[in-house]
Amino acid sequence: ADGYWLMAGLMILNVFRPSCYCFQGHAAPLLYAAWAEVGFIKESELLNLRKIDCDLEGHPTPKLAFVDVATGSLGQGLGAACGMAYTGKYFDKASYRVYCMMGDGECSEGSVWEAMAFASYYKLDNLVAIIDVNRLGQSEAAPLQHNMNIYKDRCEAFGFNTYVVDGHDVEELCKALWHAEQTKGKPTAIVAKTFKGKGLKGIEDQDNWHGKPIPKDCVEELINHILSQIQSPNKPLHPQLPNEDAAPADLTPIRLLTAPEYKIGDKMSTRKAYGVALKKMGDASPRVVALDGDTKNSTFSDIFKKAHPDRFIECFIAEQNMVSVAIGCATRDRTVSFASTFAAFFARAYDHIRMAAISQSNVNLVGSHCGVSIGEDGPSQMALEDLAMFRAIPTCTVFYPSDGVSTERAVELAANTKGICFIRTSRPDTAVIYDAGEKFEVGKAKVVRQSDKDQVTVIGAGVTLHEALAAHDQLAKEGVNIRIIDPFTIKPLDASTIVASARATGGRVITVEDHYKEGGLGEAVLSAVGEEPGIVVHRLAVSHVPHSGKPQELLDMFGISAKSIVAAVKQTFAN
Ligand SMILES: Cc1ncc(C[n+]2csc(CCOP(=O)(O)OP(=O)(O)O)c2C)c(N)n1
Ligand SMILES: *[C@@H]1O[C@H](CO)[C@@H](O)[C@H](O)[C@H]1NC(C)=O
Repeated sequence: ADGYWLMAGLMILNVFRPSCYCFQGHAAPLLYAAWAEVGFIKESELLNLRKIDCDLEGHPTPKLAFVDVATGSLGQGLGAACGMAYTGKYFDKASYRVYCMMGDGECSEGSVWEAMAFASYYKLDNLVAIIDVNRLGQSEAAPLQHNMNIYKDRCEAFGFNTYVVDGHDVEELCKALWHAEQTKGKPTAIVAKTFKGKGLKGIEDQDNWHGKPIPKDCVEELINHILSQIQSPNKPLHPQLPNEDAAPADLTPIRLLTAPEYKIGDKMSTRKAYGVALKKMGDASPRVVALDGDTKNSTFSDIFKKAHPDRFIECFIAEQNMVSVAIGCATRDRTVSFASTFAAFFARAYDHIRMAAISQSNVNLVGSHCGVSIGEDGPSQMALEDLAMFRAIPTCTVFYPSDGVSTERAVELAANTKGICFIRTSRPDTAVIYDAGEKFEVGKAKVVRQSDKDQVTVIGAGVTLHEALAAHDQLAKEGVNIRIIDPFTIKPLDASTIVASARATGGRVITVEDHYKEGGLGEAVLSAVGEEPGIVVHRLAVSHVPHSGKPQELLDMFGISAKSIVAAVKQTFAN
């Protein structure tokens, strides 16, 4: 009942429909009831709440037309709202406003405060954060109880224009929402004091009622009490239709205007090729935007920034918020967003990435500095779990390009691929191996070396593909031929090319990856050939926590260099 008054305030002001909003997910029944109130959902449909064949789920998802991002994992709404508000103010330059409802318990999440700092730094005066301070969380009171002044001080310290209101007083709420709209240069926080279960005898402000239905024996009395409080029960609400001053999204595919300009043998890292590619995609479409978390001169997203400064968002060192902002920017197809940082640091935003899949987001995430091949910076900077992490996300396409040409095509494909895309890039300079005109497709591997006398199939990606090529040349001198496959996408993986190559090489497969053994390339290959009789996969991968050192020393130490591949090949057919 507490949030009802807040929702009523939003509806009375007609701000509800012409805007984006994020909503504390576990209060979903309230959101659905509000949409029933304005006639979008049939009242009878509300009774199908949480049923298997009804889209009114336990927490809201974009299966519903009025939901842009899924919520329910607390603390993520405000970051997504920041992305929507940033897009409205700076990209769309439109009049729509963004409202985010949060719980007080939820404000213990650090990601809320990452978003607060972002909103004021970027002067998002089209954003209103509403905190429903009902004192209670799930299992006990939230830490600040009803201490409204502390909430106010914190919001102000984070640069918000802040109002403390009685959240049950619709007029007060309307005033605060009106003032928010007049305030320029700052986002607004409305800190609403409420009582959870307001007006319900034996429930109001009491513990132990979170997420519980009212017992059957007192439900009638309580419903009658609520009905008696409704002042004009039969008056339907008619919110104004939105003033749509943002142009409809142009959904035509975005293609590189010119082919990659690399020549076979050129040396360049895939991280740098990413920056070049993204800049070219920015040239091709004004919808392409980029975000980074203070690593832009390592990920090379700064190449995009130099060419398209108005479409680059520096998110500073707040990766959870960066992912949420990127998701917010990509809602309603307003932008095609690419967010980059070291691949390792996406781990701390994994819950946000998981939720992005539920949100049906098309966000693109680009992780550089994968694996031990980064060298001297040491294990804290090496992504060795990222393939496992992204492979497990149901809507995710995982690109692992191995040279400049394939990186450029990976970026182009990602921009036009539905669902989440992850592109894994590497730090070392490696040779360009593909002709500039080479065509790439999601789920299509390249056989980069083959003969009719191949004894083993070796599958590598990124730096390990180059190690495999070196092993190939070395073995060729000894009269041993191997077939080499570049998978290009790890998910979906081109199982038919892999199985056909394995069959052509006596069922012998070696995988080699700059990633931990669990969940990486080797396990992806194993699951692709798992039901094929007579194929044996031998896996070379990083097996324990690494160390600082020279990249080549580390590749040798962890048994994923050309030397180890040569040894593995000899051992494989010796058996
Ligand atoms: C990240 C996360 N942690 C825990 C939960 C479980 N949970 C759901 S609601 C809730 C309490 C929320 O309290 P508050 O934000 O004050 O919202 P209220 O229901 O009181 O309005 C908890 C702990 C969750 N949904 N998400
Ligand atoms: C990034 O830029 C900063 C500031 O110019 C510089 O000090 C730093 O060395 C650069 N880092 C890299 C990896 O180029």
